[in-house]
Amino acid sequence: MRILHTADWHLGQNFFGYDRSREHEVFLNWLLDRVEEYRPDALLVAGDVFDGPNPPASSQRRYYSFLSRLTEMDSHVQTVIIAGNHDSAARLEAAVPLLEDRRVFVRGFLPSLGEGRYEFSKLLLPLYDRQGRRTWCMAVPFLRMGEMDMLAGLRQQAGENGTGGVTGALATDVPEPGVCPEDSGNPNRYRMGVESVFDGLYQALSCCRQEGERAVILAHLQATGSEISEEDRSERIVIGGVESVLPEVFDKKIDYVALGHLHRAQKVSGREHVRYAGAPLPMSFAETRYRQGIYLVDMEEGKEVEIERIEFAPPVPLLRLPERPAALAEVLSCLSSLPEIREEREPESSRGASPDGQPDRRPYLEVRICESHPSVFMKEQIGQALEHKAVRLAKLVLENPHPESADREMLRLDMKSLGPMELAEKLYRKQHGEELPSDLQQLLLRVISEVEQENVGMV
Ligand SMILES: [Mn+2]
Repeated sequence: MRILHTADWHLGQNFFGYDRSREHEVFLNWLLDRVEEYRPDALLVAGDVFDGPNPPASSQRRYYSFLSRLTEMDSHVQTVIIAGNHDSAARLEAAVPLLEDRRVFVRGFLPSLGEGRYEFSKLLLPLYDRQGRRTWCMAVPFLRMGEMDMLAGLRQQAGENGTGGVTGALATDVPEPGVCPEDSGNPNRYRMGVESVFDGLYQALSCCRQEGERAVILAHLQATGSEISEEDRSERIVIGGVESVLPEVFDKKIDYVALGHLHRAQKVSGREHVRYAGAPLPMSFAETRYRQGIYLVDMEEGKEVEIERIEFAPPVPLLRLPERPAALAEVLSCLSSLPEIREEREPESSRGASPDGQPDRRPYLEVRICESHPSVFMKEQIGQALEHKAVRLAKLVLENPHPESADREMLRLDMKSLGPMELAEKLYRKQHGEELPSDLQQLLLRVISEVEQENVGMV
């Protein structure tokens, strides 16, 4: 059995106002070439196919055109796709009847039978190698907090009645009913819910798995013990250990775990066979140093599982200039050294893109400035400095040269006891080192009173 594992395509991503269609096209073409080269039995796509629940029609077309070419190219290859937290599960599953004819299996939801009971067998897919030997694929779409929280509650009740499947060690971490915060859900209950889903899946697997048959898991989740980029917006929702899953859940005679969600390719807690494929394109400037690619997994009979990384060089680099945030003058001089548009024979950049006349090939740029008194003309000056440069300005980051002590002070502020005016005054003092000017104070007062009026109106 030979598998290609990829994840987190985020098709249709709007990158600071720029369209990434061409980059995605380059990646999908590259992936088709790898399928042709390695002839896998299965392609596993571990969620976040699209960047949002309502992706642009052009990116949906790109996705279906990819699937069409893939399945035309090789009449054996089986594709399994799960929904990530960015995908709309329903939208992804809408094309199931057509796709299954082409051996493309999509799982968006955990099919519920109500009251915490699920059709686990729907998430178990038999995959076949070219000799007809079977491998089981447990396809687990992203499991949402609300549902897992409810499931954990039901399982806990059942456990108290002596019928539940939740392990004792974890059950002790669960607070009394009614104690968990109403808004964000409880991380322990999330974890318990997911574990009971996996318990159900393992039971279903043990019913159909024959002696000697391999099994893989395809899932979109955050496993504890993996590295996340603190700045990443797409991953941020789960930082702080909220929706995370213990990697022990994978330790049950599973030959390979193909994960998606974290954009940095990695093994989880030192487990060789539990991997995040990583995103094929850097999804934010926090990811500029990641190495993009996919995994090739070989599971030959009677042999150890072999895992090989196949690197992909994204066609458009992300630049952060300067390396460390600097004063405006220094930034401007740094920008002046960028290559100009349409110069003949541009040197190829290290990642194989050439900043030529085609705008969608030019690198994305994050400009990093460190100034305590930023001028209102700063943006304009940067714009001028970049006017003929073969880059696309995506993001302007402004840092304060002395934020540390002020930051710590801000952290200690009790947000609830401070009024908006006090908060604004403190923030201004922190960022500019002086008092809030009276014109701004007046303006804010007006806004506050307007908002208060509106709130009165709504009651
Ligand atoms: Mn995700």
